[in-house]
Amino acid sequence: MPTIDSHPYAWPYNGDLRPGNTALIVIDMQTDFCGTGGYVDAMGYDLSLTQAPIAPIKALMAGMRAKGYHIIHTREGHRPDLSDLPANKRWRSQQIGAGIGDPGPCGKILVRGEPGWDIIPELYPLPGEVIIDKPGKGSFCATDLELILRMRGIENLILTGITTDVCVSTTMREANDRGFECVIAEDCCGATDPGNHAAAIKMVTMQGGVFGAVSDSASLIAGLPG
Ligand code: C5J
Repeated sequence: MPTIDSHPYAWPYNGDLRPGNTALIVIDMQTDFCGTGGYVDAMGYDLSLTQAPIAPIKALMAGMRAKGYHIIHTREGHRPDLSDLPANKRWRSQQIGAGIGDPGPCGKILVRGEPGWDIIPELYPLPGEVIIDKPGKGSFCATDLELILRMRGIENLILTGITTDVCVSTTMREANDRGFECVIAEDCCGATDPGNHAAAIKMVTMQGGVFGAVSDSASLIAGLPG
């Protein structure tokens, strides 16, 4: 029974780990969240924190592609007419000088089709890989992600991306409640605040793994069966 070196338990719980039933989820590795001139930059946060997971994700993604695992990418963003942007989400972003939908150096912030909204070149999806466009933090809210996972027989999810405490955490909670067996790769995530990153990781491990397990790129690359 193959399992991954992870805590608080060896993942997945049942040892059923195969390319056919396991997907890498790469969340919101968009210029708006880790690139110069994007949304996170406009808010004044340290970009090195959200750029830190780029290299580990790249290595893990290459290893998983080589073994035939499912690779799924997400992008947070809104329709150009902003009809799917809640007024309170827009208002809050305006309070910190990074209004969603407003023009910036990378185009309109978090708007679909704009340069800043797209996935960074280093981690760009290959043709045929699933991309989920989501209007919210969670990847299951108002998307077809669950349907795609069920159609493919995917039971295990390896969560990566940015930001650990917002979109990655929300997606992991949504997935866990739907019965998916989740592991978060700690070095493949990043947050705008290091304390929030650490707390989001720690929360996963409470109650025997209340949302799943925690591992890292090296352990996954070494332990994932081909
Ligand atoms: C945020 C995200 N932080 N991808 N989005 O607004 O975590």
